[in-house]
Amino acid sequence: MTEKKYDIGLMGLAVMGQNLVLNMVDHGFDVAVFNRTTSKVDDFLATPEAQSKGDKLTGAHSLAELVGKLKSPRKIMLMIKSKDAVPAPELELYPAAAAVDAVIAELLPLLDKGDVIIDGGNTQFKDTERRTKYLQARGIRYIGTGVSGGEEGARRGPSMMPGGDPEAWPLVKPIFQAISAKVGPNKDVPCCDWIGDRGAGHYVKMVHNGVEYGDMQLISDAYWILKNALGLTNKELYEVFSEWNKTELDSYLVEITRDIFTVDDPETGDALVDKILDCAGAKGTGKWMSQLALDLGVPSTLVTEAVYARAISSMKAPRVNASKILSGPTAKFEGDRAEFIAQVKQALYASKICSYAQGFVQMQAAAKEYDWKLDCGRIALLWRGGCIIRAVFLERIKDAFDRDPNLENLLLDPYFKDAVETAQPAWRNVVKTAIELGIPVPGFATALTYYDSYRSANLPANLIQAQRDYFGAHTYYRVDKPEEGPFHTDWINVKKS
Ligand code: NBP
Repeated sequence: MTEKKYDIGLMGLAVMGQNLVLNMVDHGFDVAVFNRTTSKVDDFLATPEAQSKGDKLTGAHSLAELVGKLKSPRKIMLMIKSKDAVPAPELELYPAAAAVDAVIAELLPLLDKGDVIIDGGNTQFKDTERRTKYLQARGIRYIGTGVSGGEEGARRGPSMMPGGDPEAWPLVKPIFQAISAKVGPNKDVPCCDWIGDRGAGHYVKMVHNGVEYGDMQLISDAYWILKNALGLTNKELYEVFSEWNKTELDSYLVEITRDIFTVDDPETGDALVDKILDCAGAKGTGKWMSQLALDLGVPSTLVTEAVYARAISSMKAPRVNASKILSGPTAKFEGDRAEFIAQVKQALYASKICSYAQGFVQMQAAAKEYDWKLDCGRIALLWRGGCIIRAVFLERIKDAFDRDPNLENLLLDPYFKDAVETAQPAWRNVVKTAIELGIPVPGFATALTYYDSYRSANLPANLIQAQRDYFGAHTYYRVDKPEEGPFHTDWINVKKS
């Protein structure tokens, strides 16, 4: 009897790997699994859920055994810990530095030309660029895919953003599209499609995570001003977020925020959210997006502000100390409470539009820089389901890119232009009120500054150029002689008025 061969192998049986495997089996695929600590293979296969899958699931105790169990061309997915970008030349692996490089180095002698390696971790895109080229040169097809939606997404349908070697895509497409979340009127449009060459998928996943940082900060800004300006209770906050979730703000993050306000601490019976220390953690993808925006010279200020907001939140002891020394305004909110709640909603919506506008601008700039072809409308739809930023609003972004695939900025699309203009007076009033009351709203404020800067034909950068030329002879261009230049002035000896 010939030995049964499996459709795909998966290495890395932590929370994401286990759930993806079960999802794959549920969709009819035969899966072989392996883990560095091999006892976890046996533990996983002994769980009632894995047992119920019968011979559609098998374990291996070495990479060689895993490879031997797979149909050709073999597909091996890694769901293991990822590391920061490794500063390596393009065609090198750095097994000592990065788990994925180490596993690839171990796999290579076991594979045949045409086999596929997939990295499903949160890998920095430059590593995926490097690995795709390295493996292409050796006849191995490589995919780096973003997988979003956490544990629940992995089990029930994640949003997936694969990029890498395009020859690998047809081989894994049936599996990936089957297991991913589905959207659309008939729930049949998979939240998974080919993103682009080499590191494009991991880049888009990183922007997804950065936009998630922005969304979370903006929701927290709304929470904080409603709580501190109006003194809303958790029950009232639940009601506000409940209402908002029935509008254009309908999204997973608003929904879970609503529900968070209903959860009591089992120990004390008080609201759990009030017992949680106000120090936000981060795993680094927001920081990557911000760093890479700086590298590209694009203003992704929402994610950057959100990263800084988490940084200042984690300075608890210095903040407590400063709160005893530094004073702020003592004014109290005076105005119509219901109207202000409606204005905060407008501020949240307008700021969110700016945040997504920045995310898409950054992806388009990266596509130019790294030579990818990105379909922004399709990306918006991939985020429509399965992932943490899933939201009804993403349909409107898809529509905007359908209207104009080369749309320079979402704010220029008629739908979003109208939305932001309608929200503008309320948005300004919320930021103004926050400033008057001394309540920090970093997301709302930075979004408004971005909006005002972007819509300004003139900015004070003429003065910056003059300063740079004054102290460093950095030169400048003139508005009245646009075809000429650069110019330099001897600022000290020139005639002064
Ligand atoms: P972890 O990120 O906690 O990684 C644990 C897995 O990595 C274990 O299987 C572990 O094996 C393996 N591993 C490590 Br650690 N070092 C290794 C090495 N040098 N060689 C081989 N294997 C190694 O697991 P996770 O939370 O399931 O996430 C998996 C990937 O998915 C990560 O890249 C993560 O960033 C990404 N991701 C996670 C989520 C989420 O919500 N958790 C969401 C989206 C993406 P061991 O058992 O032998 O220690």
